[in-house]
Amino acid sequence: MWKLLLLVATVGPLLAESVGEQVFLATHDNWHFYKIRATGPMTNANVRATCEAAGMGYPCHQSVATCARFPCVHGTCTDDVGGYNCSCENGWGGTNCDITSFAGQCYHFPPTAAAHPDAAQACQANNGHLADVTDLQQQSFLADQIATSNGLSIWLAFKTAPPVFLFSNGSPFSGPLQWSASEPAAPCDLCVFLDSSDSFLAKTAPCTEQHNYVCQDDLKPCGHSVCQNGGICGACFNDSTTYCDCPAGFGGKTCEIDLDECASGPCQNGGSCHDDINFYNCTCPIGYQGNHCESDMDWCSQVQCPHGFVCQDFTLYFLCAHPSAAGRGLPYQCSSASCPDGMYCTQEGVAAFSCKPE
Ligand SMILES: [Ca+2]
Ligand SMILES: [Ca+2]
Repeated sequence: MWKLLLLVATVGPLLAESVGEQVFLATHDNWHFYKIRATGPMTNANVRATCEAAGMGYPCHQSVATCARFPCVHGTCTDDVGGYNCSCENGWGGTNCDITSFAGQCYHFPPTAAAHPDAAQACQANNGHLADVTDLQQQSFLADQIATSNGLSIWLAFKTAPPVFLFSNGSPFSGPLQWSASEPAAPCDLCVFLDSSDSFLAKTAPCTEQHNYVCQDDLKPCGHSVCQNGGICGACFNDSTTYCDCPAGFGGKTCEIDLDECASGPCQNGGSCHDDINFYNCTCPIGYQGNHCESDMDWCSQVQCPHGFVCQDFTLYFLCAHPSAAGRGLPYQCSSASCPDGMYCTQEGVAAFSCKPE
């Protein structure tokens, strides 16, 4: 297989204007193989140099990132032809679902450790900077995010000021002094990190130590909004990540979801719920009323019994009865006119009748 690919990688017309052009060939054993156009003699050494210049192994190949390495920090991973795809949890973005926002700022939690200067450079390369903690809410936010992901210590942006030196009598050094090229010595150069072994409290360490780190960037208005239904679009880290601040009643990554306000089952006593935009209403079964069908309706406050009969309320119907015991001896024949529209009457003894919904 490799010999065949090596051959493919070395043949083909060499067009000066397409030098460096990469053409995907095949995937084999979790490696992607490429054909890369090159100039010069087609020796193994030249092919190797061409591959390495493209950041690949020889012959031109690179490992395939797959879900097997759990790349999606706050999301679900799906393998696909080119590698993998992360579907991020709400509030997380970026290729690996490792970017989130808080109080108008974006935070990227790369999965790697680095010395402080390298970490600072890596953040700058993505248009950000190492996290500057300016208040306790922000420190608490960062601590919570790390605790729920890899739980490792992280570099912040802070470094100690150049160290203070003392004369032998304890007074602070002052005056000019020529330093050797590598002095003041590096160990005096301290950087600040949030310590995973101490509840993510701030601590100093030599800047050369390897720690994970957090990059920060301002959440800026998107050049081109991806948000639907009036969501406000914010972007950070070179527009690599976008967030939608959704209006009430909408959710999803781009506010594409009309949230189901009926999901919590707000209607009582068998009422049926109708979802609307940031709103719902309940249609109540007969005998119940209220915004949530929470009240047993008082029929007698809405109807009047004929002929001076007295109304008695029940859940599903009402009863009309002659007010005096003597009157109950009088036969009374109810008719369709005895009940409101939509109800039918039933004789209940000689001087009473009920009205029930049809
Ligand atoms: Ca809704
Ligand atoms: Ca009732």
